[in-house]
Amino acid sequence: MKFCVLTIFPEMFDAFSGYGIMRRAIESGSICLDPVNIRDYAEGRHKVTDDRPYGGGSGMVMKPEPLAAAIQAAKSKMPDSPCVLLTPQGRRFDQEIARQYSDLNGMIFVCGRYEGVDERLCQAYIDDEISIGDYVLTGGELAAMVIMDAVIRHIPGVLGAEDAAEFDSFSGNRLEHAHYTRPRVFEQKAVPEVLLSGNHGAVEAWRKESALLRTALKRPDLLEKTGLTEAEKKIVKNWCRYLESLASD
Ligand code: 6GU
Repeated sequence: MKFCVLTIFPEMFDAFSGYGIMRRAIESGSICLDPVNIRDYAEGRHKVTDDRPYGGGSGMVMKPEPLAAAIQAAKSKMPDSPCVLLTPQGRRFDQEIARQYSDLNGMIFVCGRYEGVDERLCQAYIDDEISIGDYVLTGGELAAMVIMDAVIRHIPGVLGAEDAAEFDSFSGNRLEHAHYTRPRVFEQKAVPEVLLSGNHGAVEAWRKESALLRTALKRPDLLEKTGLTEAEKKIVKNWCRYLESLASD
């Protein structure tokens, strides 16, 4: 999968592409990251990419011509890739959108800066607008990195088979189960006995219950989204019996 990122700060992506899973995915050829400097498409001696807003007011607006030229150049190389504007006004990014994007051959990200992007450019060139949450960043670069990081986890071969994205939190609207490693006892707290038992069925059942408990306590909204499976209903009924036994005297 190819990511083309249009930005006035291409160097921001050096650290991102240089470490961990992102670096490995690039080196193995699973993904390609191409940060493009919008200034390279600006006219004149000063290569200006922003200008004052019509109607007055504070802040600057990204000029349409350099962006249009940069997008056209990207589109000519990646004709079937959507052009996505990163903006707090976009639809809210989540795990499902990450999974959908991972099916694409490529994506072109436009990192907004300043107060925004000229509206005519958006209307003519932008296929999708994405936000990573209800807060304002000074630019779309960090959002583009967040999105690419979440997307590449879904590309086959990027993660090892053991930590495939299908086991991640939010897959199936559940948080992940609790994790433990050595030592067996840490600050007087022992690892749950079942995890040391070697009984794979019992471990699997414990993990399902742990995932359900954590989701119920931390993100009950996720349970309401999809409802409970029959197996989960059994677990919840057991919890209810247990809680009632605690409440009764
Ligand atoms: Cl995608 N861009 C900016 N500038 N701010 C944001 C955002 C994106 N998502 C949340 N806040």
